[in-house]
Amino acid sequence: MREISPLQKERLNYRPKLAGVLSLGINNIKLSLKDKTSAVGDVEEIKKLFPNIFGEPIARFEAQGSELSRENKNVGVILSGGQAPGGHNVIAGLFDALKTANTQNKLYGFLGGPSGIVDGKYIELTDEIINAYRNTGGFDIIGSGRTKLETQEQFKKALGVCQELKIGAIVIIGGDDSNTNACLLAQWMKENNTGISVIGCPKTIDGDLKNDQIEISFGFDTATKTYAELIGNIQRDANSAKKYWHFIKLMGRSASHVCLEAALQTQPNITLIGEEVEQKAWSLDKIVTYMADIIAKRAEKGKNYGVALIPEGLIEFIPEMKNMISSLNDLLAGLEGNDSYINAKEDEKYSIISSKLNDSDAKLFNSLPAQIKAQLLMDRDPHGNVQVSKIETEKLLIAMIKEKLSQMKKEGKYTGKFSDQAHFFGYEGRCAMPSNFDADYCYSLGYNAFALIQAGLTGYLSSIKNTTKPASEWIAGGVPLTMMMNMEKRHGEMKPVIKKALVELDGPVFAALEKYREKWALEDCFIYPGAIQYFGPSDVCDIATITLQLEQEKQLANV
Ligand code: FBP
Repeated sequence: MREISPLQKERLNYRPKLAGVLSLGINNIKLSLKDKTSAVGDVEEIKKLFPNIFGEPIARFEAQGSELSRENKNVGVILSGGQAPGGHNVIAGLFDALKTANTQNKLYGFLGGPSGIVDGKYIELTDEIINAYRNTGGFDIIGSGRTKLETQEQFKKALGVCQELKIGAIVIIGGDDSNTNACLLAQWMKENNTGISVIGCPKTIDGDLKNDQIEISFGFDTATKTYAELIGNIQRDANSAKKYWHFIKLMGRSASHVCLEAALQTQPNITLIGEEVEQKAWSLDKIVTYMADIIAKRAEKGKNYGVALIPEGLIEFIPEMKNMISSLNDLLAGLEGNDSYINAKEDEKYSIISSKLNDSDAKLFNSLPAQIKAQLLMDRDPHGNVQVSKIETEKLLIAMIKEKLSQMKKEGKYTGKFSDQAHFFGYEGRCAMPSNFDADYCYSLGYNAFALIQAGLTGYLSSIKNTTKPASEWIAGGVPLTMMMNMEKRHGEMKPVIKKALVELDGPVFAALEKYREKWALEDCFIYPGAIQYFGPSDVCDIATITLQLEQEKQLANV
């Protein structure tokens, strides 16, 4: 019996490349501080809420400097939120930097996400444990969770646990919500003079944690390559059997980056982009009409098959749905603990909800199939997000398109056959073995996080830039978390949160889709990317995502 796969065995020996100056080693770099920063929105409010960490400068590491501190420092690490390929390498990079700086340093892994630090659940990460997880996918080394850190009680408990373990710094590996946690914790630790610093690392397959300083969140590269392989396989199947329309919903809770990148890699017939739907104020019916029109045009050419990509977060971008969901969020927050609602049967719940909504929201809510109503009423996650991964938008669209096509048939506008297959790709890619890019990038992010700690910084996000170039040219540094914050409504209240980066409709990536999508709709221009390549020529194994390449080209053109 095998204990691990032959590929995993091979990958355990892969030596990730370190970014630029970091390859000189943690003891041979110096910190340089650049421009002071502000916040992306609600500046005064954010300044007031984070007085001790607001407005710090951008940090960058340079070569040949005075050494960073080598004082003994124990660190606690937390994996937070949805899994993303490369998380284990962030921990490996952190571990290697910390041990290189001082062999007495210890790394503690808090178990099950942020709750681990509050409840004092942890393990010490040793060489033996780390070595078994190098270059592997998943977060199973210590597990993950979505607990929101915000109360005084949680912070005090976390402090007690850190003091017991002589922990001087905490690294939170997470997306926008998890790094919001990191920002709140950093502020609390500083204002209470605990001497404990907090550093974040940008994780999420969704790709929506990015800005001038954070070019890409880790996991996006591997996840999109994995989805592109699966979509390519389905396209080949569609093109072989020529009898199904495949509707593929792709993860990405809010932003449509995953869908856009996967589309550029595979060239399907239809790609919906949530941000475009919002900008054009498309109704559900307009989306259905747009899709049915392409299906009918392909049918005229004898092509009763095709592939459509649908972003997971689509539903929240449709203006009428967005309004209704926002009213539902407030309503559900108000109904928390209301026994007569909680104990009501499903149908009664729908009537209670519908009676409390305004006329247009109620009309829309009542028009939806029961399954979708139930999915919309499910509990929000601890950060107040609708669990869009559980809303079967792809099936809702299929049902509505069937109705539209039969109507078109009656009117003589459609003569084809429509046979559907629904898919949802999300979990299939979140724990894939990291690509070479994610293995290198994550290892560098972790190593760099320890450099930020040794430089005495807190409330920073580990940043590695220039990532379309070889790793030797990558730039290591840090960006203050407060720079990315603004105020948003969560659980019915205004809260400070990291602003999500959505698809820019005037950017080069969306422009690439816009340029070709009409051709891709009617002709068969499918690309079949195949599996992630680890070994072989560099222009096969080390290519950046199309998103990153186009964004970087644009940025360079503007310099
Ligand atoms: P993060 O933002 O925490 O990285 O999670 C992203 C994600 O994979 C989304 O794409 C998806 O909607 C969500 O997690 C699913 O959450 P869960 O793992 O709780 O089902």
